[in-house]
Amino acid sequence: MKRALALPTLMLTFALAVGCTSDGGGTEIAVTGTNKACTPTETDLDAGKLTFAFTNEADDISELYVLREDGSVVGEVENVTTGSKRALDVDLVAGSYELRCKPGQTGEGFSTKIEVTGKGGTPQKKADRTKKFTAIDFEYENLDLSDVTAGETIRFEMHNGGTEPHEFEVLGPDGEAIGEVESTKVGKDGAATISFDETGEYTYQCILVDPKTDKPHTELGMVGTFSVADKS
Ligand SMILES: [Cu+2]
Repeated sequence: MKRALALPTLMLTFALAVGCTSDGGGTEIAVTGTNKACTPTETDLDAGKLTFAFTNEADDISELYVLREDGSVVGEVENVTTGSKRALDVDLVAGSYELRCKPGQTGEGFSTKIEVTGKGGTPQKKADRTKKFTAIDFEYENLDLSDVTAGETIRFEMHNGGTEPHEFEVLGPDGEAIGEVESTKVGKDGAATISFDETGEYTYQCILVDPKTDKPHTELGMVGTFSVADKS
């Protein structure tokens, strides 16, 4: 994705995030992303806090996802430049998951399955309510985020009523992604359950690139901010 203007700020955020992982993270597993593979050093892991230390060895900027079996996103790090390293902290309960590296940050990317066993981990919070909306070219229809309060967990159900794939990514007040409805094909539905743990200014966006103009959808209108306040 091409958020060129925001890059210095993002890089600073990343540097800080990497520095923090030593105290917040868990068992570290190295993951190497190349032009055609996404390879962890281990695929059988113990439930609980895990830190995937992602090194991007692809020729293009990349991202790493941890996905559940149903395709929903547990966590992601993005904008990992060639040759650099980022840490992705997750807290997994037993189950099957997928690590997905996406060089170029578009398309299907490359995946490796991982199996998590044991009793640890924190299950995903149950959604307090659901918001349904439609993505079109290039906006989100019927998406009202004005009433989101801190402490809530919301399930987002997105229908793609446009003519290109769309996604719905939410960034927290620190600019880090906290969840996303992954790239969803034309006419299809996607969903994500996202927790809003803190107050502040959040961002939502679709960073897919429009093939006609070569512009990210953010530049064509698929971006916005919303405030999350304490429940009154
Ligand atoms: Cu879009």
